[in-house]
Amino acid sequence: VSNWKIIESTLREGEQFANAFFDTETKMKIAQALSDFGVEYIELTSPAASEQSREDCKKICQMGLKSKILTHIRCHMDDARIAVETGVDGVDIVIGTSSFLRKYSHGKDITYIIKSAIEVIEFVKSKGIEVRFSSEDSFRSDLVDLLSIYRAVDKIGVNRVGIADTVGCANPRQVYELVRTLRGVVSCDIECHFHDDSGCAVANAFCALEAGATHIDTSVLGIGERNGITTLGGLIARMYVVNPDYVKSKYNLAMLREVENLVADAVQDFGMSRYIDIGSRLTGWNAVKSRVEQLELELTDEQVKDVTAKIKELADVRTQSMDDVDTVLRVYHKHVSSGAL
Ligand code: HCA
Ligand code: CU
Repeated sequence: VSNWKIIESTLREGEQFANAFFDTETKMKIAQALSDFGVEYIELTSPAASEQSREDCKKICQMGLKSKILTHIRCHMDDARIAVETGVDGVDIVIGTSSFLRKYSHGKDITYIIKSAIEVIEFVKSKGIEVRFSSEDSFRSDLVDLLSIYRAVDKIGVNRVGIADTVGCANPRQVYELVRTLRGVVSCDIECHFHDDSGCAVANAFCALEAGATHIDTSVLGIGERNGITTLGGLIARMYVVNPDYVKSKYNLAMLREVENLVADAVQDFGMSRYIDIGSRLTGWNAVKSRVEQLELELTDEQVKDVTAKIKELADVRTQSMDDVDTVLRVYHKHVSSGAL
């Protein structure tokens, strides 16, 4: 198994992780480190997601990184128009094809999916940039539907088609079979994206490569929705076992630790400052104080200690949610500022 590439999605899939909030500077640092490490592609959150996402996408494109920059969009012309203006090297398009998603998400049939896919793909290609077309929830999609969509987009010259195990239900043997079948149907590259809900994300990536896939989506430490996707470090280790020289020639392995620390810090930072659990019986008054400051309530340290005792008393009965705690703090603040306490 050689000649495969990494599509590093920490700044897209990873941004969907519950504790992730990357500011512009952090995103740029992560992108730089990933590029220095040697990943072939860096995938960014859709510029259609928010104004900040759009600005950050443009900024990262201007960094002149070695890695190619991709952005990830829904299969809509509105999103595609915004994406091609950011300076990206490629656009990853995704649409749900399983009957579950078709029923509960966009409600469209296969003919419609193919028609809109072709429109968006041709538009992106006309701008001279790479384009990938992927089906969300591929393993719960009808095989005939799936293959006819891929065949249609391959014919019009898409660069890659993608398979996504959105809910992490696929096993290595299923992956091998699906990729193998697809390999016989399309001539373009094949990208795969695996969630780790049942612990198979690295094994599935490996089997996909054995079956003829060319690109694997990863994230640093595996961060992503729920328990995430194939980890960058895990995939590297798996492939190193198979072909150490090839892996060493492509990636700066000594940097992996630094990349992981960088992302761990970025995720922990936010976790600590924003989501610290202060509604528990174990909470400390300093944690409560920082929440008081975030809410812009004026309380002395003595008062914070006093209200912390009240929160702990309540939490001894039942763990308090963030909203519960905020209410307690606001009510307490109202009382002290009106002189009632
Ligand atoms: C998403 C879902 C996705 C897409 C994967 C892909 C998934 O957040 O849009 O584009 O290949 O897991 O299906 O991450
Ligand atoms: Cu995903």
